[in-house]
Amino acid sequence: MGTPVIPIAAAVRTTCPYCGVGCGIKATPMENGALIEGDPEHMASRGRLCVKGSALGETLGLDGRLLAPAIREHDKLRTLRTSSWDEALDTVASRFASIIAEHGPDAVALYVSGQLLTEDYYVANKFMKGYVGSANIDTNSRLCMSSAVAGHKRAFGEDLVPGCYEDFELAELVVLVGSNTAWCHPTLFQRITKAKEARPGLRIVAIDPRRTATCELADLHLPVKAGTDVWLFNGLLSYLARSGAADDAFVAAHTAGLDAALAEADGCASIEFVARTCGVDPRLLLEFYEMFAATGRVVTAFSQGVNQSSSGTDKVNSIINCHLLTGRIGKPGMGPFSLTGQPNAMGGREVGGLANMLAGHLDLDKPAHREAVRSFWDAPRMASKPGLKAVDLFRAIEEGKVKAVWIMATNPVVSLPDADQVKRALARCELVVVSDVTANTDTAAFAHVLLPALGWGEKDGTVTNSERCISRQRAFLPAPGEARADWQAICQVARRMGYQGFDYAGAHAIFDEHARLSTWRNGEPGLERAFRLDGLVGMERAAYDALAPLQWPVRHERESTPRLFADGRFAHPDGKARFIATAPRAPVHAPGGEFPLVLNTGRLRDQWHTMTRTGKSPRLAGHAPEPFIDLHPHDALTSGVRDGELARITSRWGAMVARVAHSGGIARGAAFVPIHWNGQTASDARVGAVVNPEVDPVSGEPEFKHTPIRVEPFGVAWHGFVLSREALDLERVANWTRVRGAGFVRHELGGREPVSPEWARGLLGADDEADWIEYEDKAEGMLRCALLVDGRLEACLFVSRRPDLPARTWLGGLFELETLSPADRATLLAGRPKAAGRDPGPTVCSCFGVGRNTICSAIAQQGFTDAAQVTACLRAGGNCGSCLPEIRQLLAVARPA
Ligand SMILES: Nc1nc2c(c(=O)[nH]1)N[C@H]1C(S)=C(S)[C@@H](COP(=O)(O)OP(=O)(O)OC[C@H]3O[C@@H](n4cnc5c(=O)[nH]c(N)nc54)[C@H](O)[C@@H]3O)O[C@H]1N2
Ligand SMILES: Nc1nc2c(c(=O)[nH]1)N[C@H]1C(S)=C(S)[C@@H](COP(=O)(O)OP(=O)(O)OC[C@H]3O[C@@H](n4cnc5c(=O)[nH]c(N)nc54)[C@H](O)[C@@H]3O)O[C@H]1N2
Ligand code: SF4
Ligand SMILES: [Mo]
Repeated sequence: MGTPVIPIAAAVRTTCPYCGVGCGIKATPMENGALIEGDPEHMASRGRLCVKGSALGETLGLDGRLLAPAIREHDKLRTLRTSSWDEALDTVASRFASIIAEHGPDAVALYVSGQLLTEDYYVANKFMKGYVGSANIDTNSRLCMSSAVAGHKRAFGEDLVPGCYEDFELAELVVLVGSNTAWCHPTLFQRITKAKEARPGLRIVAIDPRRTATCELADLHLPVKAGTDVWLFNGLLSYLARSGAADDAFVAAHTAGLDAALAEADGCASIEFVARTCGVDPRLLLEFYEMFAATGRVVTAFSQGVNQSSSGTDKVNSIINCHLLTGRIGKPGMGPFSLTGQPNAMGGREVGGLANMLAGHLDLDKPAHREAVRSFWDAPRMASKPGLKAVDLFRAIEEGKVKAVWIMATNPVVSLPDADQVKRALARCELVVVSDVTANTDTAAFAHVLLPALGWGEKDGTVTNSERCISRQRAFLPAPGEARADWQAICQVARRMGYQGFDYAGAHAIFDEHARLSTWRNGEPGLERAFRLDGLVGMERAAYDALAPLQWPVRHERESTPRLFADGRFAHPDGKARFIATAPRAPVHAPGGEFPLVLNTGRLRDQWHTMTRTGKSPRLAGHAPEPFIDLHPHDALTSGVRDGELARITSRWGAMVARVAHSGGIARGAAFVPIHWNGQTASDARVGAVVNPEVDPVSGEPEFKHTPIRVEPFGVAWHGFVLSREALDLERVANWTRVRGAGFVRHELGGREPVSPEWARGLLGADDEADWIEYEDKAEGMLRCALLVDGRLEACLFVSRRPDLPARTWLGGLFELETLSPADRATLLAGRPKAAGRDPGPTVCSCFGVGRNTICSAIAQQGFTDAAQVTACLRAGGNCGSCLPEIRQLLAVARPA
């Protein structure tokens, strides 16, 4: 994997910038990049890294980076010109100030991200809520964790995650609800896998409408109908009460509200009724209920299948209710557990990142809380009411009520629901400021001012993971170009607007202020918070730099708190947790008529969100190189679409195009599309444009997992692909997608206009003198061409009437050669070597580049029965282990009869 390189500095301990597991990393700067290894001392991961973390070294190059501020004159030609920081900051500050002066503070907004560091996030909130005087600052965590936040606050009185990762290893039953843990929290999944290997009595239950890689480990998979979780958990609550599983002493001493919750849950007392509503086999449902009732140490972990729903907050509380009834909370090996998505989803919550929260776990709608924060900041203009939540914020922008928005570390043109509405909103917004590390994103295309941010490996600060572990991200690379830390950009704008209190000596000084606020008047009646960092107050730069990971609350120096609620005391004023009566309700938009299928959206193993960073890694591109729609074969048939062909996906809100696939894991009536593709990587595959903008009434979190759609053929005259050293401009091809390979860009094409060798020459940039080879069979609709420069392959194009094109793997490998051998040249247009080996198939193991076909034939020929044998033979699965669930899937299908 990669060529040997020479270290140029000592290893730096830091934290992965991707998911909320928050793995520790040892990064060693090298002559040509950085060596990335797991940090064996980090409590969250103990040396493990998944495939995305392992591939971080491939994402550190400066290609595609935004390296200087830029300004687009609003009224003149829509051209972007590089500017100085001074000019850019002056522009932002003066436009913000004049809009506030003319239209009031609520006419401006910030839209930030769970991928900011706590220090950036803290300063952004202080700027808006204490100085601008508006709470119009929301974050992409609204799309991610806000239902969990709201559920925690209702049940516990504060946004608190009771347990820690070790609980998964200590449990006897782990229930994974709406979580594809194997792909989205991979190293935690590895810990669960290891625990199960060591202790086969550990049961795993997966509750997910799809059969995912996570289900490979599960003893029981309940393929619930999308959106029905509240019925399922109300039914469980009722069952637990009836079967004597309640912990009456705990309920009496430490909770309130059981009667109302049970009265509601009684509506789900019939197993038959719940099974029918949820679309699962009643025997399996009962098996789950019995298992839950009979097991003391139960962890119920949940993620976006729960949160991203128009009943997301109720789903969260229906789960917590079952743990409160059984008293299974606050003790080792048990508890409800919200798996957070982004690296700093939790840090954002600590600093009051959402439009309805205040810093230090205080609430915006409580006057005493507002006063506490005002006095701590000595704030001139405190926000007096909650601000607009993400979806409403972009509506207000379109309506012209919000006239300036500063977007930081998020890509809303791709990631918000009804994403075409976001385009309309930004197109008419007076001032759009975008802070990003990447120059060309779908959102940056709308910016009037672009500010270059320091990226991972260059910036310094802290993040908090799912188990409340605060961990340092440390710089190990120099700042590139003119990029600056996000907190610096905010402070520089704030100072230009005349605000005091934005002079920080460094990230450590911001962290210190944040830690002090957590203790400020904490303990006074009405101001008690469990979140407190007393033991971290007063850290100088050196102590901050040396900070080892630890879990809050931190009451004393170096004190880490793995679990909360051990004493049965919760954060409501009476110390009791609350049961919430959760009335089940169906998703807002039902399928039927014109839109008969339900679209579910989510993540793939090897990509991160809108691909601005993982998309740079060739290693990560092979697992799923194209956007797809996963359908049940029956629904494909009735929709008139075929496996491997292109389909158009339409909802009331928008449309997109993707290739039809059948994973075998999708129920009839449902469909799944990954979220990662965007305007830079595909002509027409932004799934956000299709997704409905309905939100949960309590949390404001969008219903990302349930949109009625219709699927129909996207007719093309030909299918094709181009591999070329540089990305091509494909505007005139009906449909295209692209991913980065090693030394080349892979474009998949679907065309309607007739093709010819002349057209191909134009597309690939071959003049009359070029070293050009071509083969055309007009009758078959086949065209194959290649362009060479000095004997080196520059580009090749394959077109066919049907999607029966040669595999891309061998051709892609030719781009690593300085000159093609005569033999390779001779068979180039056949698309395979003379002594043709088997096509390895789509990548399964990204670390060692091992394909599906290779693994399947080894299993069939050698009769392998477990993943360890496959690893021993092919190395696949031997590095990060992210592909082991898929290897187990292949073992099940490819084993000889
Ligand atoms: N590889 C990778 N990992 C990531 C990320 C990434 O982009 N790529 N992003 C990170 C972030 S920010 C997040 S938020 C997490 C998300 O992590 P997850 O929540 O695990 O990921 P998703 O794929 O969004 O959705 C999880 C599952 O919910 C299921 N689901 C849909 N509807 C329902 C329902 O009604 N009920 C139930 N029970 N399940 C349902 C889906 O079928 C899907 O398998 O992942 C984090 N980790
Ligand atoms: N349909 C559908 N949509 C979804 C979801 C879903 O399941 N289905 N999930 C939702 C969820 S849970 C989430 S978390 C969101 C994620 O959606 P986004 O937040 O929009 O996705 P990212 O691609 O992570 O965007 C991060 C941006 O910040 C930039 N960036 C990286 N580091 C820095 C930095 O240090 N500073 C600055 N200023 N910029 C930086 C990156 O280049 C990138 O442009 O998507 C949501 N949208
Ligand atoms: S599981 Fe993977 S993506 Fe998540 S923090 Fe660890 S290495 Fe990073
Ligand atoms: Mo997320």
